[in-house]
Amino acid sequence: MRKQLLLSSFCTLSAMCAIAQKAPKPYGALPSKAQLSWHEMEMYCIIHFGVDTYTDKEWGYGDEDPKLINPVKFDAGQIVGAAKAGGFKGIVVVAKHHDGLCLWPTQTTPHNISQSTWKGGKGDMVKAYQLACQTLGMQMGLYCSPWDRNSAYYGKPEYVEIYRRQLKELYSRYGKLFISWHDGANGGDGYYGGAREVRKIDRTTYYGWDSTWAITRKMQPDATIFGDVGPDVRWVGNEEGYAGETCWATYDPEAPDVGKQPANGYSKYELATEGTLNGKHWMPAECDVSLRPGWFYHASQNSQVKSPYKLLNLYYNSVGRGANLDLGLSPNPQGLLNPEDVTSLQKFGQVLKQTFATNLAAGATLTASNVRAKSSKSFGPQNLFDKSRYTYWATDDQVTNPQLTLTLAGKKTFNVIRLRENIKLGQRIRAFAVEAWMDGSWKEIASATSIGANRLIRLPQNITTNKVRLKITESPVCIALSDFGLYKEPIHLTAPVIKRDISGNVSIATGAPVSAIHYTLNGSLPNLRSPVYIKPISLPAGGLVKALAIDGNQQSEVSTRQFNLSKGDWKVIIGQNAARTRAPFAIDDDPNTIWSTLQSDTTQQFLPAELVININRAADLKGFTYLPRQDKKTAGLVDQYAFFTSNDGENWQQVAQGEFSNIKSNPIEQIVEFKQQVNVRFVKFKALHVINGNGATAAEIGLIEK
Ligand code: FUL
Repeated sequence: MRKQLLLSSFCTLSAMCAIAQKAPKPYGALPSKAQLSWHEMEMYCIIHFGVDTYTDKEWGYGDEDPKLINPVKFDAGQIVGAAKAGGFKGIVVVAKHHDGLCLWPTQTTPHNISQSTWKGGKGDMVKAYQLACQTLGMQMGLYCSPWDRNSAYYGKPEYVEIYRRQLKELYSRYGKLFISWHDGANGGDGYYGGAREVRKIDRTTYYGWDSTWAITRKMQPDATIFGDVGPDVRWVGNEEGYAGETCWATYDPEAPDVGKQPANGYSKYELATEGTLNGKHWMPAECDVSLRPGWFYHASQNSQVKSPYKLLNLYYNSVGRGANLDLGLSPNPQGLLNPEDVTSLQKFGQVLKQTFATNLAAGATLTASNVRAKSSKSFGPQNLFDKSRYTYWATDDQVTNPQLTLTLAGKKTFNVIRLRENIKLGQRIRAFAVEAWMDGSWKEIASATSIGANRLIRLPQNITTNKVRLKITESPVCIALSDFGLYKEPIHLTAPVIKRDISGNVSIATGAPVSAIHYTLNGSLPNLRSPVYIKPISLPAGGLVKALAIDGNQQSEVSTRQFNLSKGDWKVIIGQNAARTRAPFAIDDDPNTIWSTLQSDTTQQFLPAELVININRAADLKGFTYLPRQDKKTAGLVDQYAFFTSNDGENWQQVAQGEFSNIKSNPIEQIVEFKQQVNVRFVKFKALHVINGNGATAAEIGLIEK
């Protein structure tokens, strides 16, 4: 008996050895177990809810009354369920944002959910999410902001201990987490227990990240750790939801200053979009982007929920480039996602499912130019179609430019190509091309660089063919490709584009002719009974336009545009530190031109900078908008402002003052509502502080009429 056992284990061992000998040697940095599971998720959501939901801000100052929090209809199941319907595999709960209010009953600070109105202080939001995730089979992760604008201890060593205790509570009370999310933001000023001052920290040393992460590793060994510098998952470097067209899963972060150590909030984050070719660390990118313009709920953004096809675009630009998509969800003050958010998620989930339901390449006859180990089945190209990410087609060690010809089971029409590498063996391939047999010859239909965990190519048009050829054009070592797929997105009509000219005329158009465009001006969803668009609509005072294209039995998705007061008659008047020549660019309705008081050849400061606008009539105003420069540069981005109004351009009244939070990472249009409506002829925008540079910039200043 013993002998038999020994014998059989010997055989298994030698069989394993044979395969091991034949398998390609792993190349470069490799993913950990937690990272592999993270890659398999592809998409999850991050949920921002807290005092900001009630104060209409993106970053709370830290002095907010916890009593504000009263989500009377809060239903974690509705929120997690909507994410699930969208095809997302988990959620990250923002348990504490920069305002410091903990959404769980922590022992570390009184500034927590037990002081809120919700459930008489007896509730635990994080628990509620955990239970909903369990019920719905979703994974959970947590975000606990290192920057805390409430804590009196922030900036001192005591706070780091508090932060670590908070993490320990979260790690021990809410089950197994898939990610621990560590934000790099630190805006400086805050309430800090009443001190109301600026507190800067040394981002490299203050949090003692190595010791902090050791806690995560010990208490949540299956969780990945997210940050600007990973160590497991890196921030992609923008909050717009895209990774680089070339995106390596490996990344070696660099500090902005030579000779320094990079850290969260202190890295050349723009390098993260592409990563490092054959870098030392496996540190794939996460693309975080919100379903709405902001991370928190703002009623003023209800018409700006990203549509299902916008989400699909984000999917191609993130998951399709080997990164993961982390989509921001923003429950409203009642504690629910708005219906428009739920619908968009659900439709996106449907389109995704439909698109990837059938691999049109499956069942093809395969001819590979080389298969590893004398065409061993274990490495054959049939492994590309078995839906496993880890069985693969491999070539002999010296073969790095193989080809695979697929004779499809008849003529097929597709517009999406999918490739995956078996990343357990590293990221190997550096370039490839795909050809289709068309009109009697091979034509290249796509070429790209990195593959990694996932690469999607969405072709500009449908391709119909019965033969496809894959060519690996660059790889330093033999390949280990696990997936090849051809897919077809369901047919859909593109949503109409709504535009307005400077004098206030709105036009609505589609790329190709359709039978009709229907629109509404009252906020309701357009349908077949809504007015048909024939000629430009005059809308000088602004308003909400929604439009829908119809062709046969096809309906497009609804496009929505919110217009402010038209700027046709406005004039800018020179204000303090405002360069005269460029000032009109702030009111030309063109986001690509900018007003700027920056000067490169001087150390002089051009701040505060003012822009005065003569509206040329008396307008009933309820707010203003600031569109930051859209060219991805940060110089002159205003993060503290004041706003004034006047009837004569001489006597001014301040109607608003505040902070444009998170403007550096997410430079979206900022909407500020006045406490009271005003009837005025002149307004003045005053830039008090900027992210960097010696002056202020604006792509556009807008006004909201009642
Ligand atoms: C950023 C934060 O500053 C934002 O407020 C938000 O939480 C986003 C997900 O990360 O860096």
